[in-house]
Amino acid sequence: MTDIVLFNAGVSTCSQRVRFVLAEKGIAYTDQRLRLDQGQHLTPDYLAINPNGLLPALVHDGQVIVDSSVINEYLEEVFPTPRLVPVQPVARAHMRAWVVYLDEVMTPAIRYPSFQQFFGGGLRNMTPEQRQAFASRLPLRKDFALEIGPQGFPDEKLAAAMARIEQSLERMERALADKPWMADRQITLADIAMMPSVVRLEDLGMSHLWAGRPNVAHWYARLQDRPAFAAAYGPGSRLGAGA
Ligand SMILES: N[C@@H](CCC(=O)N[C@@H](CS)C(=O)NCC(=O)O)C(=O)O
Repeated sequence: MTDIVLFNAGVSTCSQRVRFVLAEKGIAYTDQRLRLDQGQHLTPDYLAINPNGLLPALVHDGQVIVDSSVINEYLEEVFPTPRLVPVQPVARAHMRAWVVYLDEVMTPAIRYPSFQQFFGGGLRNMTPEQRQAFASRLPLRKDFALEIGPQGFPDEKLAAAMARIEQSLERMERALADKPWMADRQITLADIAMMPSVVRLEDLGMSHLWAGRPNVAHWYARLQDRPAFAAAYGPGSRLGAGA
């Protein structure tokens, strides 16, 4: 009998990736929710688990695993069925290249419209001193917190983020031209890494971004048909247009 605890938040896109994998694999776990808006991820107790001060973190039989992509690979190794990693080494490499690309390009880009529309309110209303004090508590995201001003992010930051989002969707559209999933004939961790960004774009009212990208639209419909999707996106997981 294993003991698994997932420290996560409903609206945390990285948490959604892990909740989806846990549901696909039918793994029982303790769903330990933290409130990001109350800074529960920055308490000494949580920082002792994840010094990055970020969600999610998985604790398996007392061992801590952090970072959603690493957690999902770990879950695949420990609970290999059903498979979420391709059998063929080439497809496996393609899957990993997708995950690295998404972690580097799409996931950081989506933070800009997300904070602009949903999460940045508190930061915008702070005085410069308050913003500095808040940012100084963030182990990894100080610079990002300081980029937002009373009017939100500068236009050029938002435009650069949207360009990266468009690039990711365009690459995805091409990857899906000859197969139903991004890296293989079956769903893999690449699709699961992309999933929360597409969901968040829908919540941001930006589903027009795949109006001219039918492969992305069909992929999203297939993803939403899976029971794991409903499990990963329970109450308190969606925002704005999707809530
Ligand atoms: N690379 C990490 C990133 C985790 C991350 O950015 N988590 C966000 C929620 S999706 C968070 O905890 N943000 C809190 C903050 O920025 O203070 C992962 O994939 O797990």
